[in-house]
Amino acid sequence: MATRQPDLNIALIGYGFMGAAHSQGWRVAPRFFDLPRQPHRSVIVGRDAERAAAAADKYGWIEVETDWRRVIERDDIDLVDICSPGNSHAEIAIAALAAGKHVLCEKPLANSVEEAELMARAAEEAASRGVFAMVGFSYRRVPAISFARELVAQGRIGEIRQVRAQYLQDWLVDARGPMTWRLDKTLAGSGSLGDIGAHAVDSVQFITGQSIESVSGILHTFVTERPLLGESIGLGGTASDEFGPVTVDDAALFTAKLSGGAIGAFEATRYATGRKNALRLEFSGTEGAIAFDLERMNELEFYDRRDPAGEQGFRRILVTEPEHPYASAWWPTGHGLGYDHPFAHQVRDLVVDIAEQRQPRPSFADGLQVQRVLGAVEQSAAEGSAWVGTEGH
Ligand code: SOE
Repeated sequence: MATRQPDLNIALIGYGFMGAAHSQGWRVAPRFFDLPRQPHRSVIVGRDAERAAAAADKYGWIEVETDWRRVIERDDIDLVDICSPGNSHAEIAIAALAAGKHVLCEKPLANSVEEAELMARAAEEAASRGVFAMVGFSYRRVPAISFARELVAQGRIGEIRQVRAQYLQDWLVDARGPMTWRLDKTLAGSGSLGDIGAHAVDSVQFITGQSIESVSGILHTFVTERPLLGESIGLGGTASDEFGPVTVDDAALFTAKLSGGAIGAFEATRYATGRKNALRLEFSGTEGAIAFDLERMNELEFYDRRDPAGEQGFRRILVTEPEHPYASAWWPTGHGLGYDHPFAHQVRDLVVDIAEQRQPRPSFADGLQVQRVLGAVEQSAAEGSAWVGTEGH
């Protein structure tokens, strides 16, 4: 039983899709994990007071604020959780860290490498004062993805030669689907590349322990204007008669060279007809292989070349055994987890790291590295798919 430290009062900025997912994480984590600090859903912040109040009721937040600056000024707030669009991340995170608040910031860390650099610098300085920042690449905490990293670290697939990473969704296939902030570059920074490609990049770097050093890519926008939205949050909404320009990529494809000598093929798209939320990862090594599909998130495929020749084949491991990462906190063997559980795992790890005064991962420096990859892909696409290094970004 961990020693109990003072409670942790949370302010959540944003009440859309991610605000809901993070609320669930804060609500559930203390019920299933033994946390050294008790998180309180203290304040939810949204510019629209009525909608923020409705979200507070629905997700269990005590107070409502319409200006994030006011929660940062408050002495009783310990942690700021940023779930607003990417264009607000840098300003809020830097102000919160300067005010001594721990920060959890949704991915991608920022809308540009420049902003991400400022954030990483602010986080490094804050860490020297015992104030910590984490970026919300929640899929690292899918048990099968954490387990894949363990298998790779143990050398079970040997030296990784090739990586295939796809993040496939199809919610934009209908050209009459409405505009959302996710299709506006000034708010979202980029399209499929930053929203879902960032997960593919982070997952690959996390599992392999290698970083992407150079890329060659293309970006493509299939539908360049869409009906403006009436009122909506999340991925869909109600369309109006007016049209607005889509200023981000619909699909991103790139090849990559990794620091450990592996090569990778990446694809992120919202036009993969029939694929709903398929983050697919495959690692081909000298001794074996691993494959994962988020649409079957409780499973991991593992191929071991050391098995007897006549018995070789991908085996399907149900990642719900007590030996598997995070699994013992939940249900009996075989009773799987869903999309929201990694948000609880993220809260668990963040709270424990804060209590132990240890840098949580992924850090803002990790988020900056992903941002450099995204920036390099954008530059490569603008330069006719030239190879671009991630270092200079
Ligand atoms: C959040 O982690 C997120 O990347 C969303 O921003 C995407 O839109 C979602 O489809 C996957 O999760």
